Amino acid sequence: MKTIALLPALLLLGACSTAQKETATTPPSLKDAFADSFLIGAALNTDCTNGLDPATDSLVSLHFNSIVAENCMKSEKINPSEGVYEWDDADNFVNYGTERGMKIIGHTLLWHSQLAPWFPLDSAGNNVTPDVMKQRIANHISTVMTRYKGKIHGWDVVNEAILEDGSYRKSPFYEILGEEFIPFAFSCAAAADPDAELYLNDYSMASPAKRETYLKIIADLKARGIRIDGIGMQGHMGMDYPDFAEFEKSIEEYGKAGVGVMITEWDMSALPTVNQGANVADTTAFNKLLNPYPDGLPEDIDREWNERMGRMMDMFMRHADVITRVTAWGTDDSKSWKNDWPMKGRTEYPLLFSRSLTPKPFLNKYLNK
Ligand code: 9MR
Repeated sequence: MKTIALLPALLLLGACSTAQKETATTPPSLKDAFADSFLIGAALNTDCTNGLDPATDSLVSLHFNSIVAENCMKSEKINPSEGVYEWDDADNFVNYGTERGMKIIGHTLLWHSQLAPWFPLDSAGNNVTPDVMKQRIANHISTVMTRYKGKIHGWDVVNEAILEDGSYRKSPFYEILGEEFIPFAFSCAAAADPDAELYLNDYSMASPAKRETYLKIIADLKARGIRIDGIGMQGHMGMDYPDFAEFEKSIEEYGKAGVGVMITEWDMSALPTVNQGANVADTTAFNKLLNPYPDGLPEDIDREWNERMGRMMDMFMRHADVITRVTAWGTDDSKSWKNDWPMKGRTEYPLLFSRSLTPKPFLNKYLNK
């Protein structure tokens, strides 16, 4: 009798533990949580894509459906001397994403920083002529894009071309070709791979002056029939920037301009903002200022950081009609460039996953919905 009466309860227990096991083996993922809204991406370093970091590989494979190359496609890496291309790391990156069915983002074709030193100079060390610069840009874009044609979802064609006051950055591209370097680069890119999306990408996108210039550039490209598919709003943030309302206005204005909007390079420093020129005479005070939380974030700062990130994510969700992708600039906190910026050796907490590879609390409401 007793045995029979217990049977349903035991069956129920059995069912529970099977369900628990299933939940334990298939934890909720970011890519499922945001599937109806936008792609969710991460920047990867070569340890992961060269097979040297299985823990990050598992995290990335579970949570992300888009990846971007943190460094290996920049010109100084991929095209270090004229006519010389180093493909190994970039090939591994592209194969990694292809094998996992991810949307792969190429970063970046033209950028003043990490620009291969030979690119703008002649043999005497002077800037090349406009014709030679055009030839070099055309060759670089066509060679790199052709190699990955059909495999790359979108390219950051031009990175960080405009300053916060809305003027053009005086990069070698600008110095040699003037404003025309942007339309020229987009024309080359469109010719090289008609199916890859083409983007402008920049930081400080909450700046109204910068926004105005980018809106003009987008309108100009469109008026001239030159394809531009999206604008990448880099999301390098801190506890006191950006201005959320201005950031949101930029999302709205770019959306109205008829291009896709991507939140790229998302991370939020949890440390006090320090400018690079900070000069504190006393070493202990200096360390305390620059690296205040080497052993973990205080609870109140952690809470505030999560609250700010949550507000941002809610903003992105409000604009999911124009936002096509949200990409974090790294995977877990230990992998962030911000640990070394503005100087080496800071312990930072800017990414979506902690050093123990757990999702940050602000993501729970999406993961457990
Ligand atoms: O995260 C990248 C870091 O590893 C490199 O040392 C650095 C070199 O400038 O570039 C970092 O990524 C940058 C990105 O390519 C463009 N926007 C700013 C990013 C952070 O500096």
